[in-house]
Amino acid sequence: MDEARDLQAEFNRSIARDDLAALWVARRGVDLTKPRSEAKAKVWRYADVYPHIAEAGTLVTAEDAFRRVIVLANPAFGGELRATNTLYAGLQLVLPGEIAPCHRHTQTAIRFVIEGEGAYTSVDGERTRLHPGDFVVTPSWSWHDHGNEGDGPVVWLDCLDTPLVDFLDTAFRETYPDMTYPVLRPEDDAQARYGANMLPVGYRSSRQVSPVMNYAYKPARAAIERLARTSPPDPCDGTRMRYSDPASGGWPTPTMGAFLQHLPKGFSGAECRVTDGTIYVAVEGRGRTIIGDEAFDWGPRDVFVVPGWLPYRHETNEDAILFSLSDRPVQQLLGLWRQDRITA
Ligand code: GTQ
Repeated sequence: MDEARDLQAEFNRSIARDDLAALWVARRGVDLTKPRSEAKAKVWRYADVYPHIAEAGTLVTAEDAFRRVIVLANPAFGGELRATNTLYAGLQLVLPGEIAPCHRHTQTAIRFVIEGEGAYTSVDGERTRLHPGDFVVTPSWSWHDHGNEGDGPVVWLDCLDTPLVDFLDTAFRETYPDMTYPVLRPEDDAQARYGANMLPVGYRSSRQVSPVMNYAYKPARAAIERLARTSPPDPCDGTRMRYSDPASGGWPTPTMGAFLQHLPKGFSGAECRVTDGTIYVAVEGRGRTIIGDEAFDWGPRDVFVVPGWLPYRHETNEDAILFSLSDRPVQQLLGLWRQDRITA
């Protein structure tokens, strides 16, 4: 018996020298029946993070930093810039009069405005004004710069598909020779063209990304609130809607899907799990989310992560609104996405 074990051990060592491995050894004892996300459940409370953001504002300019961002680094990844397996998240600060210089990259970015008025983001020559709660899309390989023409700080959450793009070895980046890209179209032109349940006649999407730059908070919130009054909430997710590309009906970006949901006061949700690790922003109201066996309290402007396939359950003390995003478009395109309603 011992002799057989020794022979196997020697075999494993010898094939390792040739960069080979025995599958039955490598997988021994590993539970292959379901995914176990490396990501950890975690809440970043805005009250804890904001002082660091504010201090960063005294240490470095947006121009010098290029992007003055405090990254939400999931502790599971040892300092890597990842909030979930596939997504990066960070809180970007732009102070009055500042410009975050123009560049482009193959990563897709989405922004969710946390606080402040007077900032804009520019995408391929078109600017959109940012207001708290707006969800803004920066498509892959589009030139973008940001500026703050207001009189107070503006903070938004950046989410990029950087870990996914890195995994695929597809990260490219270019810096624009000037700080800002020329303004080529009127502000919020995309809103007029694509944001009113109409499309310009003959419009053909040339990219797998929504032509809507800015999904404004006000109409999204009004829709959710109205639905919440007239239709019963989902046992897990309350009244939840996804943002869509008006031309295709699909997701706003190929790699990141986004959602807005209302949870009524006193909601005690059913336990669910989904394969897409999800980044949530609490927009209004207070509550808690039980993730695995740990409870995470949240309130306005807090950000939290629910790792893929960990059971989660929302509870609220007040009417609450949550924004969220995940890589669900990728998982669904590949036919991999799953959902499980544990106690529904
Ligand atoms: O605004 O272009 O948080 O390129 C990280 C990388 C923001 C941006 C980030 C970026 C940006």
